[in-house]
Amino acid sequence: MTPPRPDRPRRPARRLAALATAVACLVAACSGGDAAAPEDAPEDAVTPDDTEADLADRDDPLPVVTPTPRTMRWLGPDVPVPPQVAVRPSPGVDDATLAAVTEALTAAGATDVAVEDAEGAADEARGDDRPALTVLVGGVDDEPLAEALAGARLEVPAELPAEGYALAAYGRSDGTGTIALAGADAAGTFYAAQTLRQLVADGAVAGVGVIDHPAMRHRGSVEGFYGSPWTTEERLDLLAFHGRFKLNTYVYAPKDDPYHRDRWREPYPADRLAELQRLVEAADANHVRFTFAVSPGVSICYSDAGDREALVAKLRAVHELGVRSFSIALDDIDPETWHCEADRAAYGGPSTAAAARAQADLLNHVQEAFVDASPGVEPLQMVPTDYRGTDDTPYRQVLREELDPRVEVMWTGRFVVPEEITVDDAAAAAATYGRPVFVWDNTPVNDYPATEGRLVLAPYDRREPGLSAHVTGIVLNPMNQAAASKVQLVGAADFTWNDEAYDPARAHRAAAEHLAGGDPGTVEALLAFFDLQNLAPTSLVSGAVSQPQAPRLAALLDEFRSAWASGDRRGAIDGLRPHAERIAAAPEVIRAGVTDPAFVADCGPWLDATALWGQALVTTLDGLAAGVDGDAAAADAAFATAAGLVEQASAIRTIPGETRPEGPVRVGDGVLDEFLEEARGLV
Ligand code: GDL
Repeated sequence: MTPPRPDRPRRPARRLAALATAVACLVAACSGGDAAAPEDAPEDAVTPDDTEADLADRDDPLPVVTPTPRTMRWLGPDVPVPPQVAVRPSPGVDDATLAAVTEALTAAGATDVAVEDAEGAADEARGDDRPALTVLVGGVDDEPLAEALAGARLEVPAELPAEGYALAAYGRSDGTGTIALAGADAAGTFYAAQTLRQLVADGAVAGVGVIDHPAMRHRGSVEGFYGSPWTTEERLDLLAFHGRFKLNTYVYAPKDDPYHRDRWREPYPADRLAELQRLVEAADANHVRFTFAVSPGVSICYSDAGDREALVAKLRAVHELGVRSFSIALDDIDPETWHCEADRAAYGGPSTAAAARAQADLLNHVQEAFVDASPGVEPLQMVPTDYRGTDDTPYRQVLREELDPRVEVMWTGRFVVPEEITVDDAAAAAATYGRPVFVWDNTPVNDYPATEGRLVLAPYDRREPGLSAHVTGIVLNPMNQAAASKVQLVGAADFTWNDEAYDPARAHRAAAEHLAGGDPGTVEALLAFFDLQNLAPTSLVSGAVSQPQAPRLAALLDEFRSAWASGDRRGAIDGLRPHAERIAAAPEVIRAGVTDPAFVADCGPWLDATALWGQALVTTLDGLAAGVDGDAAAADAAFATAAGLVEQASAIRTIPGETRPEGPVRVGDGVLDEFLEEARGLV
């Protein structure tokens, strides 16, 4: 989906030929030389003169691309997309990349996107008709791409980091357009195509040059919650979403998949393996690393050769499906219980340090017997039993000293669900584990009591810029509701790609634009709805929060209270009414306008409740207005209607079986309900 950018004034796309010819002739006449063609550019590429002329008069805001690119600048006017476009991929460009390019061009109005081969390029070299728009797709060092980038005067670093890309969209002096999508590797080329999707508006591609690469190596999600695991369809949808937002990691670790944890020794039955196979293929197509996790700590005998072999056999079976990344999850087990006498004999009486010794032994065995023996397998990952906090502990000391240094260790922050993660926290944790940590971020997960009746639709926030220098990556443990988790995941995609430039509000809006297919009314409705699900609990027990409930509504209610207290009662009511009406209408607008049906389905009970709470707020304002007019009977009637709506809203519950804690859904709780109560006493 390509969100339009209504805030960006678009200049009419135009051809460069006339201007370029004029400038080239002028410069050539003055200097007596061929100043129109830079040494490193093909003769018919955009010229320095074109570029300078255009840069001089192009000061409109750059397009918004999410995740935020490292560098982006105007190269010149937008490049019109004609009905017929030639796409010239280098050998080996994958189908998913070409599909993304074709989709983007089609969204821009192309009706005939011809994917050509080297012969097309040869025709062009012979001077046969050059297509009005040529899209080159491939590696940054492939000759046609390198020439096109040089023609755009885009200074691509000699060593573009892994997954990086350069993109240039520009007009040429013969009136044709060129778009170069050049990756450091296959993922980079795929990401260039994802950026292209977001540069399309009004039948043209923004005339920009982009040089980009990610800040963190691992970016994505860990399906690691308790409760109903995602379905295969939900996972496939999420994997495609990961690709679109340049998220490259999905860790498969659903606590309630019995073969992952309780019955970890048993091989997956054939139908489950077939499902996993589909996921692995979808992950590959979307350049997502599918990490298979197994969680044997509930029953394993660490020192038992049979159990070790069962664990390796489990990994091998999934390796055969094409998985090349593995994790051993040892979270949420009792480190002071042995499951066999042999472990007591091998490691002594139960203690956290003894558990760490047993785990290090097991992991070192997996490393040697499986990872080292399987070429192309990524470094092994593990979730330690002691996975939160920054203090050194006997457990960590053993891990630090005995665990193979190649094994990556996950960490959740200072707490299980930390309100913030700072650079100092991450550095302290790295010191205790003896390696940089890989963050398992529980901020969105809604599987514990404090999240009962909640969706977490707050912006992804309070993760400190600069973390990319101290962690190997971040994966979010999302909600039981897969599609609703996209709101936080867009933020995580933006943060992990470019933490230094991260703006939570911008990412929040980008998520709304994605879900709304760019429709401005739907975006506003979504942002009003997100606000009522902004409360992000942090503690499993205490009720502490990392983000407050309904900050936008709360601010408007404060304005109401001030105006009311100052005597401007009508002003108070009129000031609040537009947002009250926005809330009341939001569910209908969202249901009609959101292009992601799974998101609407996930949010169903919350949308129903929001409509009722919104109507209750509007009706309460009617009651206040009647009271101000001195019509006490009408005021009472309105307040009674509002109370009835609240009663209906409060009876709406979570979808049975969908989330672990089930209960009444909450909407702006502590803010909206309190105001309705308070309002009744005002007149
Ligand atoms: C945890 C679990 C996680 C669960 C979360 C919230 C880790 C490493 N493990 O401790 O599976 O979803 O709490 O209940 O976070």
